[in-house]
Amino acid sequence: MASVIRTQVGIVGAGPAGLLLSHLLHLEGIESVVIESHTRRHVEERIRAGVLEQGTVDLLNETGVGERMRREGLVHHGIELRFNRQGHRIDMYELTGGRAITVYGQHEVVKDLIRARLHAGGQVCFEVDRVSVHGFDGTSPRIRFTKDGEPREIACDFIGGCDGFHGICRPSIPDGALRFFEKVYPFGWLGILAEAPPASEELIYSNHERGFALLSMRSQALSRLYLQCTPEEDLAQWPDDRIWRELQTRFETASGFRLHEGAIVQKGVTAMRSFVAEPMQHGRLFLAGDAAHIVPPTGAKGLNLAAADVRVLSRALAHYYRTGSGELLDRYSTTCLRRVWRAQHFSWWMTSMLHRFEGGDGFDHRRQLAELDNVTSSRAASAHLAENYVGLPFDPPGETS
Ligand code: FAS
Ligand code: PHB
Repeated sequence: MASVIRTQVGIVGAGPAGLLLSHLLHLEGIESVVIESHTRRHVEERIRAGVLEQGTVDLLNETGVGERMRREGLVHHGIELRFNRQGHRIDMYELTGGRAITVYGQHEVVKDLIRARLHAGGQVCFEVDRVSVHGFDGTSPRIRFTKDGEPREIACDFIGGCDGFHGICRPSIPDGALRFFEKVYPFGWLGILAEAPPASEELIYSNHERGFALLSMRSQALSRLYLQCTPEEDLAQWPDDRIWRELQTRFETASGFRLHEGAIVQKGVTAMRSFVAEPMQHGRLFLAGDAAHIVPPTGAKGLNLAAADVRVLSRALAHYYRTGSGELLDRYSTTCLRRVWRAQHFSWWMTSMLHRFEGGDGFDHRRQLAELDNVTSSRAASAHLAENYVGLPFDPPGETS
């Protein structure tokens, strides 16, 4: 016989979406329970996104979990686009009237959120197994799982499906109820974390004839670098010296730019896809973050979209518990999808402008160089990139969330 936990919102997944949703609900006086299949250490050490949009930074600060981010995060006013061995800075701060990005690892955000939830007496249950969701077509959804081999059940009013692209929530929605949109790219990213001071104060996106490369960072002593590779690249073929040689080539400039090299402490290959499930809800199950959509990381949108989704969902749930009205909940998916598709377009555009596409007669590469020339020489084109990169305002004119 399962022991039953009663709460208002059951949340599957302790990534940025699930943890931030639980935190925002807590601030609204709404109880939740988060369940997570991995250990706390695993989710706190999982290196993923690195760039926070202005809106995400503001949300974390406004809701009391931004103190360490303000202390340790790196505020950047611009990024560099590099092509034809020449760097071109996009002054995003000037172009957007004072909006910027903050470089602060996703795993740091996760640490801050877990600490805040536990400090507030929140329930985050790690290392669960055999998770399933039930009854979300009615008014008494259930989440069943085991913990240390013991059956458990969460009786709740709503379920937050925040369990990522490979989670169980989206697949639990009946066949035919969702429509999927997907684009799989013919390349991936080989990413490294290296104990080497970043060779640039700001991020560098490089379009090189051998392939795309990105210079990012996690601190003044820790570089985060990526190079375009095949989707199923074999890491065993990439010893450290080959990685550094390839990165040095792809960042070369006429003025002799060189990366600082150091010990590589983490490396991995990420395949790339664009994916959206519509609608992002079914009955009382609401999908948020990667459970609902995936973007290629070129636009640094994944984590930020997750934050935007749960900001909408927490406000809609608060409205329901305050007024009994489900009108904002009914509009959750429509409200989120406008931003999701704008981010899908921007991420696809950055990816198609910066990556090498095999085959063809070189037309695509020349077209890319012309597009990069336009983006870095036209104020209007630079502003388009800047507005999308720092993140669109949460509540654009004519929309309430
Ligand atoms: P997450 O996947 O982060 O979290 C889902 C959580 O649910 C996980 O902790 C998982 O363990 C848990 N879970 C899954 N199934 C479960 C179950 N059945 N029961 C309980 N828990 C379950 N974005 C960027 O912007 N820039 C990047 O550079 C970047 N790099 C990435 C690299 C990799 C390898 C991956 C996979 C993604 C990357 N992303 C990047 C995207 C990433 O940052 C996501 O957008 C972000 O993690 C979204 O957060 P969540 O929606 O919370 O999903
Ligand atoms: C990162 O720092 O991991 C990062 C930054 C920008 C991107 C993708 C990843 O577009």
